[in-house]
Amino acid sequence: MGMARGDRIILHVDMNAFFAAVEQQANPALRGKPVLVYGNPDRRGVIATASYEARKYGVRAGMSTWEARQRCPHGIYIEGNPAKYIDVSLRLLVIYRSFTPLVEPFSIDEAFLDVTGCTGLFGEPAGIARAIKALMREETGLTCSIGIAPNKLLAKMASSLQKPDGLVSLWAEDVPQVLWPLPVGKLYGVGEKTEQHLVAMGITTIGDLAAAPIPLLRARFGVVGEALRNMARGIASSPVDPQSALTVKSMGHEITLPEDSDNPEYLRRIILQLADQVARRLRADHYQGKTVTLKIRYHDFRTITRARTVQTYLDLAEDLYRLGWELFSEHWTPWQKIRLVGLTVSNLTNTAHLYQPTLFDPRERLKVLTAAVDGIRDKYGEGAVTRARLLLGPPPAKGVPPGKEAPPGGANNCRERR
Ligand code: TTP
Ligand code: MG
Repeated sequence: MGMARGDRIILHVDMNAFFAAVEQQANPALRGKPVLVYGNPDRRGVIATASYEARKYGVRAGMSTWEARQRCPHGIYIEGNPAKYIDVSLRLLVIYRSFTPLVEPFSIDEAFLDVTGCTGLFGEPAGIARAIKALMREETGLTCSIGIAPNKLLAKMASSLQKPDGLVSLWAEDVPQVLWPLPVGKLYGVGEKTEQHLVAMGITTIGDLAAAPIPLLRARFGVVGEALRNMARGIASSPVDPQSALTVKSMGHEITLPEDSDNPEYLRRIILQLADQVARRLRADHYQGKTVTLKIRYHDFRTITRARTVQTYLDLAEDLYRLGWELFSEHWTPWQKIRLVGLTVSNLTNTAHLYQPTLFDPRERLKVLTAAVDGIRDKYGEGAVTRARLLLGPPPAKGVPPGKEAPPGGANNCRERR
């Protein structure tokens, strides 16, 4: 197989039908049945995930619950319980960390593991992946798809190639044969908008993107163009970063207005209130930021986000408000009723020093939890998070089962073979 010396070995683990699978484990009567988990509380109209049994009926995440019921009337419909999924997510992290300390939680049901230093104990990378799957099944009853590759990008692509319960290796020399025939939208990082632009340029497959002339891409996408082309060639270098989820990248807040409004004075007060809330959070955690992003959602759900970056780091309500209001004045279409306004600060700096997290330190558990919750918010809607935070309370004071202590520090400590 195609491993060169000096390559890293990265695993990407993605849980299968995560929310539905957790529900099926909690209630054996649901196993083998079409289970559909819908959002809560203001996303109850949308399917969050469908078990593989339900997917046979053409039900997909993001579909309206109404449409799902037409397609799969005999399905079992369950309201999602974010707190439960976060708890399982944390248990999974403990499992991964028993193999390697280099674990980067990526979303509520995904993580990257750097197992380069673990092959001495487990032999080939696929052996490590199988050991992880076995331990996961034993301790949680859940299955996952694992991608093995020399970098995070290819590992992520690889895990998506076989579902459920997949195990796929993707080395650099497999890229032309395996990735290049796929539609360009399948490349991780190519969103719907970028895909539309690429297709309009005649770039329809990942291979087309890999072969596209750099000047052409640069003219259309700027510096991002070359990055896209590298990704299509399977080139990516960011390391697995165990601190990543703990590093706050932005802080923001948004408000759904009690009633849609086009009253500038009222909207100005909302932005002031948002600026105040966000500034307080920044200061409480000793953050300052250089970029302010304003989000406006109109009554018809059209949503725009506009950002402005300044030279100095800010953490005062007045500054955030000034920039927020500038953006608002420039980009609001007057007389268009607004449903939601959001204000986010990014490009952050923080003086508080970072330290090695261990999931057994209650403080760290709480931080990981917060990161996981933010991940849910991205996928699951703002309301769910507020709920989850209320539900969660302080982290449970669970003892660590014997033999499950975190491995001692150091980059290459791996789990003993069981
Ligand atoms: P995914 O990993 O995208 O999906 P999945 O785990 O359900 O299924 P697969 O086997 O294809 O990986 O998302 C993880 C969880 O995130 C999912 O179980 C539910 C939640 N989620 C939402 O709440 N809304 C969404 O639109 C999506 C895509 C996921
Ligand atoms: Mg998943």
